[in-house]
Amino acid sequence: METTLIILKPDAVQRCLIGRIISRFEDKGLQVVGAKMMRISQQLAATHYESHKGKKFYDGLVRFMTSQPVVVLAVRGMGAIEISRKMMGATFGSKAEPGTIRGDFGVSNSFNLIHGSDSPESAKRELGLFFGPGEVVEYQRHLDHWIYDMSGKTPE
Ligand code: 3AN
Repeated sequence: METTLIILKPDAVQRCLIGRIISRFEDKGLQVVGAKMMRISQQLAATHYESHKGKKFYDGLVRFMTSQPVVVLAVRGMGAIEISRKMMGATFGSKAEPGTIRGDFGVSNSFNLIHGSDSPESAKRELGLFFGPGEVVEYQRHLDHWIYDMSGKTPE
């Protein structure tokens, strides 16, 4: 099982897409194990996006991400990181395939609605940045027996 960090960016919140985007993850069978609305500080944005520092879009990206509240989610499931990235679609709304979150809900290349961790290492780091101790909650869903085939040693 993997847990990934998802951020519903300020444009998703302002456009009242929180519910519809979360529903996509729930509909897929992924489990929301952490959720909160927050305002990202300059410091947190700088740490989160430190690999992009110096790129021409960096200042605009930090300004955007700190401009209004976001919703951060911890999303869990088998292969949750890659599945979530596929569900998000290509980075730019103009390029994202229909059927993906970015492809269905946006056209902008800067306001691209959602962030998702891109590797297990990023997920671990980013979950640690955005969620404090006890804020990611592991719990059993009764319907997991219908989401996964639980007849073997591991969920399939
Ligand atoms: P993704 O979010 O698809 O993993 P990254 O990690 O390449 O994309 O970039 C992080 C964020 O930086 C993106 N979500 C997007 O908001 C922004 N970004 C990346 N490249 C550009 C660009 N060329 N112009 C504007 N914003 C960009």
